[in-house]
Amino acid sequence: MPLPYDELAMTTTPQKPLGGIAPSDTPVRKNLIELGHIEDLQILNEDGEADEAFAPQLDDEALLTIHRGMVLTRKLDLRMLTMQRQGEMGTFAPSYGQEATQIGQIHPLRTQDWFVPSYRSFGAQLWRGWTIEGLLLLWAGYFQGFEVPKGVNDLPFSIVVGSHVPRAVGVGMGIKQRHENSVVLTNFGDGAMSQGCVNEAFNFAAVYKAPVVFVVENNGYAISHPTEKQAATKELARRGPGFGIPSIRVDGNDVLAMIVATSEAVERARAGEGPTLIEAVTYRMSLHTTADDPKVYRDDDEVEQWTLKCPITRFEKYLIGKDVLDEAAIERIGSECEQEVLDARERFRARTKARPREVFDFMYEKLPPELERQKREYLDKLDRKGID
Ligand SMILES: Cc1ncc(C[n+]2csc(CCOP(=O)(O)OP(=O)(O)O)c2C)c(N)n1
Ligand SMILES: [Mg+2]
Repeated sequence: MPLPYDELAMTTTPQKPLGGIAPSDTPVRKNLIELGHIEDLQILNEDGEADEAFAPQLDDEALLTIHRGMVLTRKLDLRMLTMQRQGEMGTFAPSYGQEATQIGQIHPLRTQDWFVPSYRSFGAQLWRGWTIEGLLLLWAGYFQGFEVPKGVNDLPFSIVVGSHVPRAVGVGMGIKQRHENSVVLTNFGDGAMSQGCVNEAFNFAAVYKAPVVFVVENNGYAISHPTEKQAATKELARRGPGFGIPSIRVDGNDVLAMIVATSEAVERARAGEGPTLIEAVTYRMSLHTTADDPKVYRDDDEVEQWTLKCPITRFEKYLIGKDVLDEAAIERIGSECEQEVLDARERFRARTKARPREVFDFMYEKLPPELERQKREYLDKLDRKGID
């Protein structure tokens, strides 16, 4: 039997990735990562003032691309939530508040590098060249949405918490065996840090010096479970040295710090120095998934405190201070990103017309008699109503 919805298979090449091109002005290594010390890195404070001694050397165009990547991520996030509430999306895992963690970690990767993401990574996926339309398909439940766009060295994510991390190390070992010049970056949550397979992956990568960058996105919660109940050490980066992995703790709402830390980790991996663990300290501002209601397990005050640390607002203050952006440009970029999402939604809608006649078709090879009877009754009803 042909697979349902075959025509939805990705026939288009990916949209031009926002990233993937090694910036010629790749930040110079700051030597912040070493085994005997865990740096707590923030470059951009909450008022948008940068410590220029540590800021990456990026030109205006590069800074604006980073900003756009974060804004597009947020616009898609908000739109998907509305679509889910209106019945158009199955579910999804919002990344609202984690945009700097996402875009900052993915910025230093080159096209030939590998990305093995968790399920809360669509911002980074957009940067790598996944289409918005494809991501909508994915979260609406069409398996075709999981197909990795041509030319993008990513693995599809797994919902089984932490299960993708050993696979990332496997990719790293493959790179090493073939003497390739690429690296692999994988991200996962604070909850995933408790999974046995993640710790096995750390150990294996450390022993064999696999070219892997581990990014733990400590967003405060594993669904309703706060990080302080997840681990007795508040600082997850402290686990790395126990495995022999140099580690760093980064303000995950500071995109510049994320870029600098990840760049150095990528350079270490490329130079054959083995894995790095980056703890990105951030906050899941929104729901765990659309099936969640965080109001039952956390205070509004806590969320309010993190609103003040918004990664996009902070970066905008910095860019305004540098005369790279002004209020009018922020407005325009917001509208353009919103429109990009709405255009993709139209293409998604055109491809996913409901086909009510198939409701009974894909569960059984041969329908049991009772369902056969129900199917006939249902199709008769559609015929009477003139529904195709
Ligand atoms: C092995 C496994 N156990 C439980 C679940 C249910 N589950 C889905 S997400 C999640 C929390 C994961 O939290 P964290 O690793 O912090 O990532 P976050 O969702 O915060 O990004 C759990 C328990 C699962 N998907 N897989
Ligand atoms: Mg978490």
